[in-house]
Amino acid sequence: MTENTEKGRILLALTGWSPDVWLEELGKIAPERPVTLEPDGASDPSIHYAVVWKQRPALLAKLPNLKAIFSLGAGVDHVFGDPDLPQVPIVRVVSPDLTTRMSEYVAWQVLDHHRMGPRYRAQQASRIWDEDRGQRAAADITVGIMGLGELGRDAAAKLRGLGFKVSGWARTEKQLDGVACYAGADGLGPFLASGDIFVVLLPLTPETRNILDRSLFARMSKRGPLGAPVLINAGRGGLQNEADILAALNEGLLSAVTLDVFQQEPLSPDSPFWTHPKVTITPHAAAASVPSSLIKPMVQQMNAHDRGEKLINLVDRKAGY
Ligand code: NDP
Ligand code: OXD
Repeated sequence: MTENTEKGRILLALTGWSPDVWLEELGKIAPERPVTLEPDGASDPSIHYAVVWKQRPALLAKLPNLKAIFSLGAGVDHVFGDPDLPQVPIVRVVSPDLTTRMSEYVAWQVLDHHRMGPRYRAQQASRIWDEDRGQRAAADITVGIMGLGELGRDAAAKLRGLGFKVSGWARTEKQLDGVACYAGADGLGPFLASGDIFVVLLPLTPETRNILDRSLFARMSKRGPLGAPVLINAGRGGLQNEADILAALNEGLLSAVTLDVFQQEPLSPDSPFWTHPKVTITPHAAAASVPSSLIKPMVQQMNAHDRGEKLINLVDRKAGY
């Protein structure tokens, strides 16, 4: 049987993730688009689209007829890790499924800190029954969201639904119902003074790298009902200075952290984060990319692009997200 390559091939270029589930879904949704796994197809002129997660550097530059790159994640820092990235459009994941998963994670972790989950788990481990009637109302707590994009906006709305006060910070000015919005360098100070629990849903870009450092923690309010603030980072590990987080926890600049992402993943078995009593760790599991939700809209975009229609959810290469 000869393959119908009229529509062009897809290159599936992943590192760190198994290609099997993606291959299976692509085969189901786009049988007319054969899939090539790198490195076999590294210079194949019949490849028109690349679907990538942390693709190997210089791989895509060798494809003479590449029309667009599809990131398997909402974040695209992994795509920009390639210094020889060709000048074709980059499409990122914007999906109700991914957004819902992230908002579940944010609500789970915010509620866990708000309802003293870490404390009760420690009490359980030591068989301590201490009722502590000092539970606060959600309305007494302000959750500050760093990043008011697709994920941050949905998380903000859901946290409001749970009764929390919500503030948010973005690069550009926003108006969101019931959310105190701050923007840019001028807005950062008042934003940091506004919150008790901070949720980070920023992309990793040259501007945001290492933004979560000691100087930022020092600007967060210590006068709220939780005393020192709580930090929840579900954005990227490159946003955080990990030595500064540990020092801030030990000095009381932060009262607790939840980290889903790390500078180095997987987190090293020697990391002091594993055993720190004020640290909750999840293994980059806040919002998984799921083939059954993501491949169909991706292939629809390839078909639309082949018909001459515009791609959506494009990455701004200059801004880096
Ligand atoms: P978006 O691009 O939709 O939103 C990004 C937000 O960050 C925007 O509000 C943007 O501002 C803001 N921002 C960017 N740069 C700056 C800056 N220099 N200063 C202030 N604000 C800034 O992204 P998503 O919401 O879809 O995703 C956010 C990130 O979440 C991803 O980039 C990824 O790293 C991470 N992620 C993590 C997952 C996990 O499992 N842990 C899963 C999925 C995503 P503006 O609105 O003005 O443009
Ligand atoms: C993403 C991720 O960016 O899974 O989507 O981290």
